[in-house]
Amino acid sequence: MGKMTEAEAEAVFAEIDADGNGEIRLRELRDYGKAHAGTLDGVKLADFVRQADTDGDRRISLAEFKAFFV
Ligand SMILES: [Ca+2]
Ligand SMILES: [Ca+2]
Repeated sequence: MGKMTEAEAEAVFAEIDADGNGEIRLRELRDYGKAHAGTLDGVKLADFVRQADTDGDRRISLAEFKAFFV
């Protein structure tokens, strides 16, 4: 995974956060993965949530997302 700028990370986060509540859940990631079939798979998404979710609530906040990608 390459580094993004903060603006890029915010844009991708907003795209994945389908309900706009400021947190990404695994379900939203899965839906995003389906919409981008072939680029993301379920196992990698679950791994991503485990790695990026630093406070362990199983949701990725924008701060966690940025910490992982930026
Ligand atoms: Ca959400
Ligand atoms: Ca979290």
